[in-house]
Amino acid sequence: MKIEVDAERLAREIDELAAITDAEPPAVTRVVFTEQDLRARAWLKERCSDAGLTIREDAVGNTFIRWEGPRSDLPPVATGSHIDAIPNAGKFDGVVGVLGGLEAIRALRRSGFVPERSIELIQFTAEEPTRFGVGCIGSRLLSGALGPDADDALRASDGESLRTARTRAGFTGELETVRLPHGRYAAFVELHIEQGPILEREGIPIGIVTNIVGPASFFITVEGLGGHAGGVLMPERHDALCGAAELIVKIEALVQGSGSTDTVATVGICEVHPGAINSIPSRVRLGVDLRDTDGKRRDRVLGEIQSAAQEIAQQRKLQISTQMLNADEPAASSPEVLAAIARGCQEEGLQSRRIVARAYHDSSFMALIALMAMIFIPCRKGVSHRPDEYAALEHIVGGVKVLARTLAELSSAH
Ligand code: HGY
Ligand code: MN
Ligand code: MN
Repeated sequence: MKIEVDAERLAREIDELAAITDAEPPAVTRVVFTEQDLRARAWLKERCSDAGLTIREDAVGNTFIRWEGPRSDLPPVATGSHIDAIPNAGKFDGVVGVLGGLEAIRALRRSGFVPERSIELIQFTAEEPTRFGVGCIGSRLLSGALGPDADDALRASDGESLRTARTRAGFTGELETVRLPHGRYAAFVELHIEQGPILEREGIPIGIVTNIVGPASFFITVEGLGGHAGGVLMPERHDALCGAAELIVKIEALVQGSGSTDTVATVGICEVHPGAINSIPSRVRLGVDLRDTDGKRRDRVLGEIQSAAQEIAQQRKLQISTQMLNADEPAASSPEVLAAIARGCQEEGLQSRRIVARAYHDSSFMALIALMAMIFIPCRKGVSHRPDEYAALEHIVGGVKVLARTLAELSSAH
């Protein structure tokens, strides 16, 4: 079977989608349920109906684009990713998996291939945590990793609930209906840029993802006394920002001392109250992202961070508390899907290597209900979540061809 990808149209579609943004191009900002997100969804649905595929949306906006196969008695095979983008991001993160998945289906149809199992392309809602603080909301709800109580529990920074936001965006219906049972899909394969430097550095066009890190995110609130920047002498101070600063450096040291470079932590949010130059900070909120390929090691470091926080609180007479947002298990890829991807690479004559996914993905949650693996392609200097994120068209085409072959193999009933 020869797989022909329409590279020129795919490149054009990536650029057309990138132009639907709340940021100044080439930056892409497309936060879930904003007007730009809804415009992007409408644009995608047009492309999919042009391709003769059927479309279904669930109560949280996960979108299921289907190529019906004759064996409707068998669970379908799926691919997919996300089109939401954090502020000031690039145009390839997630998009390569959605538009590349669409092109893989179109390429299979052009080749005359007929699947036995249906093949679905899924565009997941809110892979990014920007709006509700937690990522992968659509795939979490679909896989049961998040329950329907999230409708009122998940709140945006402006206080708006998931229920209000999704309903206003036109996604109504009970959140319970999003949940799909284990076995609903035979397998799920996601194409994505590596968001790391290894494939480019080694000159290898395909990464076969063996496992995905387990992400945890939490807020730490540090409360002190505050006061006048001139009137309070140093010995009397209980400065929340100095306590937070000491804790940030301690977090770095604890993670560096975890015994593995697979443990990573980022303090990406630091809100200072009252935020006046001549007022001692009385409250600081830190947003922390902690990940590891080993869930136990990650949770051990999390415990060390919480103990360090209490020691600092005691020494500086501060109040320090932690609010967990999520702490998910790492996901292991399925050998059957890994083998299918490896065969796809051989058939395409593309060199590959096994690799760890250090970003989390919707695949992390699809692994809870189906066989799963991911296909990575290189991105320039490993850069992602920045406007200069870049994947070469030849690599995108290579990834689409391997994805097409993997879907063809997995959708042939056996
Ligand atoms: O943060 C992540 O790993 C993903 O890009 N949302
Ligand atoms: Mn991302
Ligand atoms: Mn992504």
